[in-house]
Amino acid sequence: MGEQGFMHITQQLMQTAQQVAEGVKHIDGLEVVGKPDMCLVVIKSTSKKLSIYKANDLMSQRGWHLNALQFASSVHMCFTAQHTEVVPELLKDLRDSVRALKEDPSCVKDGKAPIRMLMDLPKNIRNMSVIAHVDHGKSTLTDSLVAAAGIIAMENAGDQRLTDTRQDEQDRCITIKSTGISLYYQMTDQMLKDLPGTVERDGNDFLVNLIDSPGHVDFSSEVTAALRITDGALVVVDCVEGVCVQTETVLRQALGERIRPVMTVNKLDRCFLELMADPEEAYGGFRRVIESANVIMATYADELLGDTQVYPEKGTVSFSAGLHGWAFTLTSFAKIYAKKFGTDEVKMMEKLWGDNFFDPKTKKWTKKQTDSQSCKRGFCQFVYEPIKVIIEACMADDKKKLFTMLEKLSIADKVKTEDREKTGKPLMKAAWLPASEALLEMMIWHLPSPDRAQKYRVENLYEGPLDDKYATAIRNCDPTGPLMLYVSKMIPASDKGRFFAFGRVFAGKVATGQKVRILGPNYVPGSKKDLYIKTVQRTVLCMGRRQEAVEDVPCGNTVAMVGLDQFITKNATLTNEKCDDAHPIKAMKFSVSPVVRVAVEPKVASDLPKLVEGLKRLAKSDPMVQCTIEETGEHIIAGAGELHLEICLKDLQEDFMGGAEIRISDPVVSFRETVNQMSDHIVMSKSPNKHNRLYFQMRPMEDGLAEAIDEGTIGPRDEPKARSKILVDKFGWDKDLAKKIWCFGPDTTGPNMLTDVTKGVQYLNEIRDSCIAAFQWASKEGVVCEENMRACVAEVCDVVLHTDAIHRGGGQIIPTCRRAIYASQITAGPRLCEPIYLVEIQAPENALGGIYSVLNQKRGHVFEELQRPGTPIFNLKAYLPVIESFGFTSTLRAATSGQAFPQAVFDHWETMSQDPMSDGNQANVIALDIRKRKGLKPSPSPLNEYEDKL
Ligand SMILES: Nc1nc2c(ncn2[C@@H]2O[C@H](COP(=O)(O)OP(=O)(O)OP(=O)(O)O)[C@@H](O)[C@H]2O)c(=O)[nH]1
Ligand SMILES: [Mg+2]
Repeated sequence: MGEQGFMHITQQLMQTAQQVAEGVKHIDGLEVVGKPDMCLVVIKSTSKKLSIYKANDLMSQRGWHLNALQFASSVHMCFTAQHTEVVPELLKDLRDSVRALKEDPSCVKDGKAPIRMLMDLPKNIRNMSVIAHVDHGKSTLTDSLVAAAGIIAMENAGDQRLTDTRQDEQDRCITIKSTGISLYYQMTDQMLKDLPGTVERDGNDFLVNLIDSPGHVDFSSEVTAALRITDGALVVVDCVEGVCVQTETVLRQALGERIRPVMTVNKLDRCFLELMADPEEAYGGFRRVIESANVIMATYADELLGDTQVYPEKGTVSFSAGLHGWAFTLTSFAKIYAKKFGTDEVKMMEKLWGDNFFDPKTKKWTKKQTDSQSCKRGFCQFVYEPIKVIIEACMADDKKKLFTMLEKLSIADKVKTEDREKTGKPLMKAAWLPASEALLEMMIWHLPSPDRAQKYRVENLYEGPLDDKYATAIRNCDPTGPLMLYVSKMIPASDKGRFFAFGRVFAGKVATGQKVRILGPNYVPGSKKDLYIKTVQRTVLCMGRRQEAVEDVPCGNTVAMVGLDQFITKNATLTNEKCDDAHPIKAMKFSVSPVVRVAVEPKVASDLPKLVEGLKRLAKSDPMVQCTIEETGEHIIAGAGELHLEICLKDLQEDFMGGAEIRISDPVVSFRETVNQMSDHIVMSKSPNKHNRLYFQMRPMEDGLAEAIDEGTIGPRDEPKARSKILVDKFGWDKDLAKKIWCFGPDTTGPNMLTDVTKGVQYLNEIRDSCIAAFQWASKEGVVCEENMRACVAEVCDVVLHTDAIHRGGGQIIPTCRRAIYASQITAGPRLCEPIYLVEIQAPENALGGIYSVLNQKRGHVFEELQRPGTPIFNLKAYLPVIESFGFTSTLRAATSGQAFPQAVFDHWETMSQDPMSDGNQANVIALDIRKRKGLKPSPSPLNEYEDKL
């Protein structure tokens, strides 16, 4: 061809592309995306009504294959030199296809790549998290939904756990990271027949953006990140184990974020095959499970969200066996029986739950069980027993019995011919009600669309005024509004070292190539702090293990973005480039804190740069892990518990440091420093130049105030009047003082405060910033052993300052103020606080002795012991100091022959009674240990090093 030939062909290609693009401009309903590339033209439809995918299908019927490449909302046409001659023909067919489609949109069934199209229809979207206690079957159940969307084969559902994408997740059979997957369902008119009139929709197709979350407490922050970007939650509860600690924690978190729950009572097969429960017992068990969840939900009564409790008789509870792929709601059975009883389905549902008994002899329903043998509870008679028969028939491979029962329930025709030959579990999966149907029904009928949810979630989400244009766009889920996007976590990409920013679009649209403003967690409106303007390189959909590129993503959807990972550590708010008056979306509150720490160092010193880079990546990959450098130069990793740290360390070595080896110290527990009384006198410190004197005292916070700050009920970003009201009403503060809070600390948000109690002092405002800086420093490193302070209020009582500003600069004030704060701490009864776990332990009665003795050894104490009704299992709740918790699980297993299963979650800080500053007591030993580890001088300095005499 030669160079000339090449140029000729290139020119020809460009002309062809140009001709097509020109031609498309004249077809009403289509438009060209961007400029045609050399041999590529991208077209999309100009209105929602005209499906570009259907047009593409019609073109395929005419023999054209346009979609050489595929973006999800457009069709790409790629040309070769041979195409020059057929341009007119192609354009004619394209025009005809569009015309045909406009005349009759149903002339083709479903176009390809429909997910992107559905993203524009918020009414047909459900964003939901699957949440539960560890091992209650979330990932297994998720598989059924994934299979129903056609992503994996139905046969593999339950065995594959597609959302457990990591190798260690598969090996250990435990979920570690939240994994998102977008599922597309085509529902038939028949299926949607009973959809309540109040649920709006556009057509029959639904998009479910589902996030499978981990159940182990150590990974709770993954659940928090999932809940933030979803509107509904499927709460999975093991019918035998019931509502456990983590069920409670995640449920509380969900309700706190205004996430509406539905519930499934899972692993029902255990009732039949393991417990051999009789119907009344089983009913009692299910009822208790549901009631204990409802007790929690009832405490979150919320006007806007309405009743969040769940009811089998209203279809918000399903019963499932994820492993066998079946599930049902009472709707399924009400449909079957309503005809028989000549009543409607709603009434029938009510009869199938609660105290409703039926006697086939008299054919009468009663509210109480009569003396008659044949009078039985509706649920037992019409739901539980038929299932029991079917399961037993399946397991015994008694086809005759099975099909007789299925016929009786009129569901025999659901079993495909090829499945009739199966036996055992595969037969059950095929013969029974597919899990996806019941779960989809619950999700679509009872969980809110983003469109509905954002109306009430906006208050919890947006930090700025609730009537500005950003709040309004979130409230209305407005795709034409300004972009409001929250990145809730970073997902490692297959490209080593790179991350996707994963989040939810709450307003506007985010597109490939778009410039966005990134507001980091420390961004303050109006300033440039923690603010970046960058380009989104690519927007993609998460499909479990796979990612699929899309051109743009409108509000109401979850999205992953490429190209922002250098500017986002863990989370951020994204807005349009020009929107400089937008406030960020509120930071997430985690239910656990990173209280267990280890120090790491490379085995080979030259690997240090790898370690530093690896720690940066680790910090990104996990919503909560903290990677810091101590003053001693030690690299510290802090996590929620032993397991969390183990996984972090493994990721660090294998993935983020490319296998370079590290040495890991023994786990270390964070302590806090607090005070137990008001300073016994006002202390004074002089500046180095002796021209300034600062007078301070310190006092402990009122009970509950530090916790309120932890939870975010009170914080630095509150509107001062509202904050003052809470402080006055709830904590008995003086009204004037409440207005004089200078700052919170450490890190500007911590549970300590600096307040101003001075009266009429000159130049006070000029040293305010210096005092704030000193307080951040001192509250981060207390006087006892440089641990964070907690629940301390430092009060500026008086200041005497040099009249000349030059003599009262930061260099004079900051160190002096820090010394004064330390002096005030020493005089206020310094104490250490230690972190305490709440441990829940499940075990049979004969293991209790062993549990108590292990807890005693480890300074733990049991505060609740309950037997699970109908089972020999006991449920213990105990407090255990975190410092004693290392190896707790294995000691406990050993002492109980492996029968006890503990789960520990950080619960509270407990103030130790001894004075850590006086020699020999336990608090003192701990304090000195910490000092030694940090390389500080052996004991804290005495008061006279911080306090000066007049
Ligand atoms: N008998 C029975 N076992 C089940 C059922 N569903 C799941 N399991 C088993 O329970 C165990 C845990 O299942 P997963 O789906 O991994 O549970 P999970 O809730 O995702 O667990 P985490 O994500 O680690 O919290 C596995 O061994 C499953 O095979 C069920 O319906 N019946
Ligand atoms: Mg799981």
